[in-house]
Amino acid sequence: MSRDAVESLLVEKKHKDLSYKRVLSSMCTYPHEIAAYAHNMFLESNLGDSGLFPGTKEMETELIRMIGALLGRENVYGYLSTGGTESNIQAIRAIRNRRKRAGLREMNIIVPETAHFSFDKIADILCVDVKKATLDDALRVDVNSVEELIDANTICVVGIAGTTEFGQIDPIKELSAITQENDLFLHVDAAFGGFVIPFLAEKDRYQFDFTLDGVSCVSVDPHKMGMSTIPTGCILFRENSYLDELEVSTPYLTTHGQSSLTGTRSGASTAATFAVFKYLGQEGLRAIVTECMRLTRLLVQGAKAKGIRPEIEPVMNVVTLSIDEVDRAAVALKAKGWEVSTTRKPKALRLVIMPHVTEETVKLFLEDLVDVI
Ligand code: 0PR
Repeated sequence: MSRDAVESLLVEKKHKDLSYKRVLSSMCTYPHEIAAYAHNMFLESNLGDSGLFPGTKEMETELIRMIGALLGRENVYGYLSTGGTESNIQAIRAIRNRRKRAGLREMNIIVPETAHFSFDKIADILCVDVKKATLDDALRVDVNSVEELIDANTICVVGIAGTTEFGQIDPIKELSAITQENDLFLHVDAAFGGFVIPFLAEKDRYQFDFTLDGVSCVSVDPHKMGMSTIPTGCILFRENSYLDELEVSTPYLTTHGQSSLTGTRSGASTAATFAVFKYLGQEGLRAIVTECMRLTRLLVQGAKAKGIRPEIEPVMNVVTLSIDEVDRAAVALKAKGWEVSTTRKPKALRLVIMPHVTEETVKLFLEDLVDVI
């Protein structure tokens, strides 16, 4: 095909994709302009053979410290992954390998009922039993349920800081105390919340990161609220030795070992995330979260004024509304051009107020919601 023909084919396909404008179901958004710029500049960079790209590697090393500092500890060890799924797999793989070396054969981990479906993949790939702890009334994990599930084969407890469906934060401080008492690994899945909670006005209410001694590992995704390009996740361990548990030898590369799950690994994502952090800084990211939270409150107030109750008072920029016949409402909203999703249990309409959502969008959505109901 000619260049022109390929270009017009691309335009045609692009037109079929939705713009994020009326998407209220996604945890992704438009990357920041500087992220797109940096991504484009480092397209060919491969951190899977980082000796060829020492400049990109420097950015990754600095980012690990910057993200670590945001999450309570500059001195952490990790790498930029492809997203929350890879980070969750690697967290569990690290502790599984350690306990396997110590001779444990049958292993289990405890996750909240609200855990992301990546833990179903983990059960399959890593051959660990994934036990699900029940929730309290506010849809946080019930710490008593976690304690009851712990047995001699338990290797890890997972807490979620920003649940996928409800945007709720598990009581990580209590989980930290339990895991310290029982000498267990505590992984905090902050894929969504890691770049939200540090910027909330009430952040002191939600200790969730390395400031808690029991937290062994945190996952956070720059491609969600970090304004970076897809694919970018980040996994951070308190101790370097967990990266050793993941390492395989790569004798013929410029580096002699690799702890990441993928081999070839985008340096462009790292450059994009680095650029966002340098350009926006914590203050810029805070401004984005503050605006998302303002619109979240606006949406909830507007819904309440029409007699629609939120399933929980939103903790972060995820709104769940209790609506009768919610599936029918979701279909009707889609017919009006809105992309919304629903939760499983309790069943509710789920809306994620990402940085692409504007005040105008919230107002238009509320009008259509009232119409539909
Ligand atoms: N952990 C949590 C708490 C998550 O919410 C997610 C994804 C993951 C892990 C896995 O992250 P990756 O998808 O980066 O591997 N949460 C969103 C979800 O499953 C991801 C998403 C984003 C889905 C945009 C749809 C979409 O349009 O709902």
